[in-house]
Parts: sequence; structure tokens; C-alpha cells
Amino acid sequence: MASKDKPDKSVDSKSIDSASQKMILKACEDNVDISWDRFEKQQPQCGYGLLGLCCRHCSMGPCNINPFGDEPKLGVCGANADTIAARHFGRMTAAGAAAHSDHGRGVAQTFLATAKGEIKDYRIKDEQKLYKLAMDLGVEIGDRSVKEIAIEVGEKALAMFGQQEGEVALLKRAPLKRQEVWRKKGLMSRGVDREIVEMMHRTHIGVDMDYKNIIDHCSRTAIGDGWGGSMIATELQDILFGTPMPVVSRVNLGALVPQDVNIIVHGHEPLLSEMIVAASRDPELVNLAKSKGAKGISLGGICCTANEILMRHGIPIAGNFLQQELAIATGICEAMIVDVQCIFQSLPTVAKCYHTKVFSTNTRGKVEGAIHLEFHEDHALETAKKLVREAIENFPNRKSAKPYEQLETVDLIGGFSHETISYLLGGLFRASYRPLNDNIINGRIRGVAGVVGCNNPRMSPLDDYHVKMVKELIKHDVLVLQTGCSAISCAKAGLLVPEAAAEFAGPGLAEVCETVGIPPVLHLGSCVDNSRILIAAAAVVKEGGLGDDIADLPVAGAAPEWMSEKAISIGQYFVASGVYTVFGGSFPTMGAKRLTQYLFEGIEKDIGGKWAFESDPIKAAHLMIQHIDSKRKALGIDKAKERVLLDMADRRALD
Ligand code: SF4
Ligand code: MSK
Repeated sequence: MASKDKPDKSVDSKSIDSASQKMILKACEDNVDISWDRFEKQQPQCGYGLLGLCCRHCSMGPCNINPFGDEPKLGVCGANADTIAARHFGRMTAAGAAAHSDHGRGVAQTFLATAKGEIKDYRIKDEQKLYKLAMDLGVEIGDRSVKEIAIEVGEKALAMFGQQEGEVALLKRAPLKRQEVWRKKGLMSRGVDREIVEMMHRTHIGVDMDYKNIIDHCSRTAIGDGWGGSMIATELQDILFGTPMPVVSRVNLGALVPQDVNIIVHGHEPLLSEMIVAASRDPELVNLAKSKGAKGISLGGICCTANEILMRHGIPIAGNFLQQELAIATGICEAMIVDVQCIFQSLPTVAKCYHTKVFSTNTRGKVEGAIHLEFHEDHALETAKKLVREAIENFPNRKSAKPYEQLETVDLIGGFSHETISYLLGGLFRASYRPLNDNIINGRIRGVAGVVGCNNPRMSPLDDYHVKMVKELIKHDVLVLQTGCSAISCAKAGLLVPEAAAEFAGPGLAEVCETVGIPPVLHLGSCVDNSRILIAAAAVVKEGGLGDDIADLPVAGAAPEWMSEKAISIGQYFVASGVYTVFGGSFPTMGAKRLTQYLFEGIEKDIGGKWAFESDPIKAAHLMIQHIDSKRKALGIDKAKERVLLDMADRRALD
């Protein structure tokens, strides 16, 4: 537990939402250290590390490079700033790609076991999507049974991870011109795992010493993530658990209800959270909760697990990355169940000050101080029920004598898969991106931005950067697609409801949103679901009228509060897919001049996309808008066209 000598910093500087502010103050009163406190204690952080100029890849180091051009200019092995920073960037890309892809592999294994009938708690829910994926993987459909098709799809999906040669099959979903760019540069991923392993080899001492060559391999690795591992995760999850459809729900710490047994699921893999959803609705367990004096069971999510169960079940989101400790500080969280990625090691320490039990469930992610109750897919529901029961039994152990406050929530609409976007725009029977393309061409929608990624105490107050950037974009008629913690930030600010169009969007975007009945900011899911953004971009290209490559589209990407290595992999596959991508907070190569210059400029000539760094969210939004406008100009759609009403004679003349 923390000491009482906390610096008295204004809570406004830590979060923009009042539920979080209240819990930050409560944590302070309860003498609990949370991420912002630990961030302050870390100051000043290592400047070499921040600039990407520190290497400890061998025991002749650690080596630092002087960022001002004085000595030392080289590591002991002779590596210069660009090589050191590129290797570091490469390893971040590999770690991020590995996290997404290991998730994807787990889903593929469970999918295959489900298809074979080896596990009983999962089943195939979306057969249409199975057929679509089967066709993309070259699996014959004919008059074969769903089981036969699913087994072959599962085997092919799983094989993509360990594939050694050729091309990862789903890369064919990219526009043809994009594939040509990749083939010409030798960037087609040969196998999801292969590129990750090769990145670790290349960045070992004394291997790849050419920063551009390392960045090429970053692209190969990241493409294997976005168009491979992440895409497999999203596709197979949709087939197993259902493709999301628009769903109304709520967001923020008020998802925890004082009268209920509260369970938080936190992490990433829906294999676990889907079963917790089922267990929390089990009548026997609901009755058990009532017998302990609770009104019922409330389930809420944190981070991407939250997005997964929101998208498919409308379960309220309790919070994003920096709210994980705050959920425990409410004092009404009976159990926090975690699996993998983005989990603070501090959770059991924070939980000690309350009554919360923290359960780790994944063999890849044990947490010292947590209760480890390992989850296996072959008895998934049974373990999920055990976890829910543990939470219920913990309900009478709440510590405060005072009544607990019901914190606030905000309404949101989630569940916008790339399929539902085309249904909503084109109608169920003629699902199509045509109306989106037409509205981009006629200028009502200026462009499309993917705003994604994490939270970071460096970028405090929490959510401020996401919300300011997204408001600025929609104000200028840019339709925003979101995933991950960024979507949760904007949901808390009330941007994920159709009414936000009238209040915050520019006139063109507002008109389209009001006509179709969609919010100006569409929630597409979790971090692996950034693959939905890639598929949507490819579908827009295919629909026609906006060039023949993603690099031609008036689109941009951003992660204003990023923190994880996964964000670097996502950013690199956006860039390698031809997207201009702006990060805020810090950028891990800033001390390496030639490398940074290449990532921010030169790389565009090679692969069509490029990186940018800007921490001011309004300025960053305008960089994106400028880029969108430059693409509109190149497409010749920068001038608003007069709407011409044709009479019959004009129509005949056209014929
Ligand atoms: Fe230093 Fe080179 Fe070893 Fe890195 S690889 S620690 S720069 S000697
Ligand atoms: S959870 S990677 S903090 S978005 Fe996907 Fe949020 Fe970033 Fe984790």
C-alpha cells in the first residue's frame, strides 16, 4: 500500500471523466498507489530510452548514443543510432505482432477442436462468415457439411502461423495494387510466426545493420499480424461467437452496481470472457447471488475483453486501460478475472486494500499475488462457473460500512463490424460500400480516420487526447472508426451515439449519419479487430471511384495515447498498407535522425504510407485532415461538385 505523502496533484490533470476522478481521489484517500502515482515516481525517465538510443542486446552493453552528435556515437559493436533504434523498433513490432498472433493461434486451435467436436462449450454460430472465409482460403464448399468445411478452414488458419514459404493466404484480401507493392518490395509475409522469429534473429548483435532493411522486415512482420494473425483471430471469433451487430449499451465505472455481485473481466481473449458471460447468466448462480444478499450479477469489461463482450452481447464496459485499478478502488468489485495483455502487476496489491479477489486464468499470464485458476477450453464453462461462484462467495466480504455510490455511465452503440457497415449503408439485401464511396466522392464525408490504441499516464488527463482528436476530426466531416481503449475513451465522452452527429459533426457527416442513423464514430471492436479496418479499407477500394490502392484513399490513422508494443505493430501495418499514421506521447526512434526521417518521409515512396508524430491532438487531427485533403486532390474530388438535376432529355443524351 502507498504511503500518505502523495503529491497533491489536481485530479483534473489525471482524467477528464468524473467517475474516474472520484475513484482517483478515493484511491488517494484509501492510500492506494495507482498508475499515475507510479508514473510520477519514475520521473525523470531515461532520456536515452525515450529516444530509442539505448541498446542492451548483448553483454558488451548496455550502450547509449549521445543524441547531440557528441561521443559516444557508436555502441561497442559499432552499431549507430539508426541501427540501434531500428532494432528496438523491430523488436517492438515483433512483440506486438506476437501478442496478437498468439491470441489468433489460440482461437484457431479452439476453432479446430470445436469443428472436430472435441470440445463441447463452443459452437459455430456464423455459418455465412465461415463460407466466406472458406472461399478466401481456397476451401471447397460444394455439398460438404459445415463440419467438413470448418475442419479444413481451421487447419488452413492454423497452418498460416507455422508456414515457412509462400504468402500468408489472407494477404490476398488486400487490393491487387497493394499486393503488387508488397511483392515488388518483397514484403509479403511468408508465415505469421516466421517473420516474428526472423525479426528476433535480425536484431541480434551483428546481423541486420541496415536500418531500412530492418524497417522492411518490420513491414513483413506487421503485415503478418494485421492481415494474418489478427485477422484470423477476428474472423474465427466472429464465426464462433457471432459477427457483431449494432448494440446499445453503457460505459464507465458505473457498470459496477452497488447492489450486485460485480465481476470484471480484463484482458483480451473472448474464449474466456464468452464463457464468463454464459456463467453469469446461469439461473442457479444468479439465485446463489441473491441468497448472499445481492440483487443480481453485474458483469463489466476492461480493455479489449470489454470490447469483445460489448460487441457480441451488449455487456457494459467498465473502463479502459488506466481504469483497471480504479474499478477495484470502487470497493464493490468482487472479482477481477484476467487473462493476457495490458494487465497491471499492481492489481493484487490494490486488491489487498479492498475485498476484491484477482484471478489469473491463463498459463501464459500468471500474476504474483493473484489466485491462479487455469482456464482450459475443454472444460471452459465449468471453470467459468467456478470463477463466478468465487465472486459470489466474496460478496459478503465488502469492507466499507458506508453505502457505496452508484457511479455514472454513458450510453453508447457498439457492434460495427465491416459487414454491418455495408448493411447499414447499402441495406440488408444490397449490402454495399457504394453509399460510403459516393458520400466521400461528393464530399459530405471528407475522409475516414482510424483512431485506435491505448491510454498512457504520459498523456494525462486520461481520454483527453482521444476525445479532442476525434471531436476535431468529426467536426471537419471525417468519419471515425475506432477500436481498443480509444473507442472506450470516446464512448465515455458520448461520441458513440447517433445524437453526437448533430452536436459534434460537421454538416456533411451529420447529414449522412442522420440519414442512416449511425453515430459519427463507429466502434469496430478490440485491438485484433483493427483487421476490420483493413478489410473495410480494401472494400472501399474494391467498390471503385477512389483509386485502386488503400494508399489512394482519403484516410488516415492515429493512436494519440498509445503505450503498448502492439500499437507499434498496428501502426506499422497501417503504414505498410498505405495509411498515413500519427502517434502521440513519444515516438521510439526520435534520437535516430536518418531512421526517423525515413519513417516520417522516405518510406512513403517505397510503400505508400508513412508515420508522423504529434502530441497536440488538435494539431495531429489537422495533419490527418491535410493528408486526407491531399488524397482528395490527387483523386480529383477536392472541389465540391454542383448537384445537377437531369431531365429526360439530359438522360437520353447521356445514354
Ligand atoms: Fe552495445 Fe552493440 Fe551490444 Fe547493443 S549490440 S549492447 S550496441 S555492443
Ligand atoms: S487493450 S493494447 S491498452 S488499446 Fe487492447 Fe487498450 Fe492498448 Fe491494451
